[in-house]
Amino acid sequence: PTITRREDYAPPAWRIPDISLAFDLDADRTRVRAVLKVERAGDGPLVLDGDDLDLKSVAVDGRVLGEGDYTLADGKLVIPIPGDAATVETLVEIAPAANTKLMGLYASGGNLCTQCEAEGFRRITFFPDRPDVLSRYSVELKADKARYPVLLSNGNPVASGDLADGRHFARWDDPFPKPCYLFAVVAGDLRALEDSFETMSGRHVKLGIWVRPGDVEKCRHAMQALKDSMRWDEVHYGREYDLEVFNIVAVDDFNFGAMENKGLNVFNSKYILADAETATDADFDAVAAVVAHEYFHNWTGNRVTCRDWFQLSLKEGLTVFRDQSFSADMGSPAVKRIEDVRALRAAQFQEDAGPLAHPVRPESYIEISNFYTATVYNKGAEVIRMAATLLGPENYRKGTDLYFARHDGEAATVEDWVKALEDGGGTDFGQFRLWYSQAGTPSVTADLAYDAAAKSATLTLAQAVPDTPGQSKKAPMHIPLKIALFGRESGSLLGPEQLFQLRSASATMTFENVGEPPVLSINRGFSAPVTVETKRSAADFAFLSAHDDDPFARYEAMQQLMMDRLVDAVKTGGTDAAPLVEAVGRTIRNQALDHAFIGESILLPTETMVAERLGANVDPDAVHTAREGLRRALLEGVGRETWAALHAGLSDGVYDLSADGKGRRRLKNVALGYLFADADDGAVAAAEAQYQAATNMTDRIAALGLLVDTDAPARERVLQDFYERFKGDALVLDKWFTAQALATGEGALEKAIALSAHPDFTIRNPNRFRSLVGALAMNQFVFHRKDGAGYRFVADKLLEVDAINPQTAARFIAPFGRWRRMEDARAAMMRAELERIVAAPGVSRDTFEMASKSLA
Ligand code: BAL
Ligand code: ZN
Repeated sequence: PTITRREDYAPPAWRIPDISLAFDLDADRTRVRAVLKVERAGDGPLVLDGDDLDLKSVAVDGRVLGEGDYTLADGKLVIPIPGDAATVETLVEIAPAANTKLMGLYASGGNLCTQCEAEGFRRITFFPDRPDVLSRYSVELKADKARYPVLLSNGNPVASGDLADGRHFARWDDPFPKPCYLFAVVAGDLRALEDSFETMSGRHVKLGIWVRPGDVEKCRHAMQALKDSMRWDEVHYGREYDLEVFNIVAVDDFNFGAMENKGLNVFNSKYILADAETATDADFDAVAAVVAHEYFHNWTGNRVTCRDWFQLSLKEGLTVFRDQSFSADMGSPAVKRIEDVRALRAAQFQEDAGPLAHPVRPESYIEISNFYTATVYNKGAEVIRMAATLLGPENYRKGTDLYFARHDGEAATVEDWVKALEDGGGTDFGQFRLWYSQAGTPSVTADLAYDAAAKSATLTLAQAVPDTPGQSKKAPMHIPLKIALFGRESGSLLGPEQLFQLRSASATMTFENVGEPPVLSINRGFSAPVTVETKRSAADFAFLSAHDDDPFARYEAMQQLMMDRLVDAVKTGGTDAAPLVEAVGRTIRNQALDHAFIGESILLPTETMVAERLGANVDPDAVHTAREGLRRALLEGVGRETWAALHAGLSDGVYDLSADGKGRRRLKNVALGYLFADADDGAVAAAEAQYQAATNMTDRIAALGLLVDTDAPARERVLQDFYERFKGDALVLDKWFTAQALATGEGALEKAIALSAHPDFTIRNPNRFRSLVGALAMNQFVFHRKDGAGYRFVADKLLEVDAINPQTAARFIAPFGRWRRMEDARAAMMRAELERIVAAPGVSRDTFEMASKSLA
């Protein structure tokens, strides 16, 4: 397969300032007529990309070309054009209903929709499918009116009306030049939740969220999030919305979360539809975050777009940072930071430590779809967060203002962004740029020495950046570390928090007037995406979990305490949980802490996180045993009655979506989880009662998730009840599959495999596929079952889906890529599955790239 390299970038030879598209829409056979105004910008013929298009005709300046006048091979239509400008017209036919890749124009639930990023536009018409060709689009849609009463595209609506034979049309013009990956069309039988927004300059924007008839009421949360995002972007970045309308459409079949098409976002319905009965608190938060994310792309991605796909983090890292900041402002900043870091560690740290590690700005790819990664998104967001920390709020804002002023309407680069921050913020980011080019999670070691006589403390810091595929001998990074010292005796802060910029391989930092033995609090707020090794004891972590005034650091101390216990239990069988039991007990009794924070901080690290920490020769059975052992130790040490009282005390039946309401449910269900460390009759009865009485999905699915992991008769009762209640709601049924795929009890794998034959299971719907196969691949204990049956099942299903939808398939390679960290027998079986996948006849480019890199 062809490798695309960043260093090979060359500007386009032809500009296309204007394109008109006319669609004759039909699920089986859609005709697309494209008229391109082309202008020479360099040497050579006009080269247009096309994939799976049935070309009917090509004309240049009105002259229809014969077959010898152009070439069409390997997805490239090459048209020699003698002059410097021309009008090129093509007519193609495509078959949306047969498009199972869900890239280009496809059918979902009887409607038609598009997904073009990254390279789907070439599956709609012939065009230079690269983000640095920006065009003004005018679009005409024609379709059967009864079947497709709603016709939407980018930009502003300019005309619509009826045609003969029950057909109708709509025309849309988008005045803002955009790359073709932001193009979108939707046709269907849809209803809108409508609203409006007055922008900061007083313009009125018509808002619409389009869904199946019957789902309109489930869009209220998304609509509020949209309006909140629009205001937030004005206040925090000075960015105003620019079209007369903003539409969102929810579809059931979607490879990813959502897509920021200009003025017409298309969403996976999972991130739009929400009401108390069917969506959890986490779902509500995800809806708001994704709505904000896609909206924020209007400036970071659309108005300023990417020059090439190596610059992907320019829009994605920045937009994730913006959506994280928005969610923090709308809810609890402390809890949001904990959630974001947990997600980063779960996905990105693993990626950075494995065979698929790559820099935030990658150097090469085979298939760009494989680079929509946690590194590009989440580490990219952390890099921007660090830049914002180093600059401070005012200078960061000056930098972003300058970035928009300089690059509005352009296809920009990561370098443009960093330069704007430097120039606007008045700083030098020379060394900081390494965050974009060096892969791997830096590790920092910190050693604090106290001199009681001199009343001073010296902190010695050192950093190392690990080797990653294709990169070794790395330069020291520019690492902003927020640091504070606490008095071990007084329990209070010894002086203000400091921002230390670690820029060399090692450095020291001295603290004066330290009148008592200090305890180190470092990387507070997770100021840098690094791992930190210190010589702090269990007593130090217990101390910080009680006294640190930075909520993240306080959470982190408890997590370290837990992680150290777990690693010790796996390695030595040791289980002295006393300091941890005391710390957890103290935390749940602390009235000054909010419920959500308590719930987060007393949650045990996942088995995957423990495996990651162990690093090598991992035995997932031993990890499972250790974690279950610690869970039981906490159940017994804190006391079953205490957990039961905590659970009962928070079960008041009142439902509201406030931060407090969400926090109460969070802590209540964490408490119920501890009761299930040893699921006696009382625990089972409490969960079944909660399941039955639940007024909301958060409580219902929490109880179900715990009962599924038992062999109590209540298990079948609630599974049956849940299925009957929600079998008509695809998103909720996904939860039913997932709960079972995450179970770890006797025969868990056989039960999951049996579910793949359930009439409601299908590999055609990515959400459903992920709900069963994806969840199973995340279930470390079961996926890594000793006999290799978990690997076999996931690999079989992956290959099955690869034949119809490579993008969805390729995402499931990563769990196999961890083979190097596993004990020998499992490592060999995982490798064997990867080899089978690489050698499979007809394996996609997407899956081949991921699997072959995972083996290398
Ligand atoms: N651009 C792809 C979906 C997203 O990140 O918003
Ligand atoms: Zn995005």
